[in-house]
Amino acid sequence: MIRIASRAALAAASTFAIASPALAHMTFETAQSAPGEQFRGVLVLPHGCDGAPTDTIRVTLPQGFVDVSAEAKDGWTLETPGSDGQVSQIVWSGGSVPDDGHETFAFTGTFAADLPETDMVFAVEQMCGEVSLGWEPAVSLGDEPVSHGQDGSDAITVGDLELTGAFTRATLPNAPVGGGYVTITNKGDEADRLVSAQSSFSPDVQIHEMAVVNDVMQMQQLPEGLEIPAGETVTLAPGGLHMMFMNISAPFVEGETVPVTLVFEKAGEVEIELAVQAFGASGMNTSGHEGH
Ligand SMILES: [Cu+2]
Repeated sequence: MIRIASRAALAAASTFAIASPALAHMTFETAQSAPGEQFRGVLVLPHGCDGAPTDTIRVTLPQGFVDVSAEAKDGWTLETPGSDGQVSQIVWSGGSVPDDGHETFAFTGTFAADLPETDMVFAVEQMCGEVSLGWEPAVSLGDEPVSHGQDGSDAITVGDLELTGAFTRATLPNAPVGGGYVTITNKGDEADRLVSAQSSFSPDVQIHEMAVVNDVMQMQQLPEGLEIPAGETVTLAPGGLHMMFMNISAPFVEGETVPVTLVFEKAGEVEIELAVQAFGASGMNTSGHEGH
């Protein structure tokens, strides 16, 4: 469960993640560090959300990123919610960066010495009034540069829809749920809808959004499914819209794949394989579903 203090963030958080296609991703200026090292993360805003100015940036920190201090910005409210003296999120709100502005948001922390030499993912929500985008900039703690496995170019086409970057994350033994992520682009003239999903790994694959209930940010099922507007790209990503595999029958193992059949109202059914990436620290598969 993620507690949020900012009114602006609360108001903006309820609609989510309609990303424009073929635009630059949000990344860190420097994306290389190591276990035990201090790291200054500088997030570079690529653009607004569909032309709208950005008013809130919320960063959910990976576990093992400690001694965090965020850098205040003139004209923005800075909040760092967390528990037990550990900062779990950094929220800059109340400012405005125009669509063509080039603003940076920075913070400093230390990667714990016992972390593996893998990519550490920071889930970032970029909010522009009613619209928001989800990003997943990562920092490599090993010799390899950050891998962009989830941006893979193997596109699957069904009807007017193009599906790319299908992935999930390894789950811990006995974890009851797993996430599922994919980018869906509607190249047609009519809206379509992801109405359901099925997998041999779960008796109940749900489609979830982030929503604020009683001032608390929670996952929430979308019983009507998820609209894919004509000409738009909808991204399911950690920290935002996602598939939720309930009561999984076996753990998701890194390097393997998890099959899932997506059912669209117009385009019909398509089976895709979610590539299982390393157990991430993005929070989605760990603390994100407590009390859910
Ligand atoms: Cu969920």
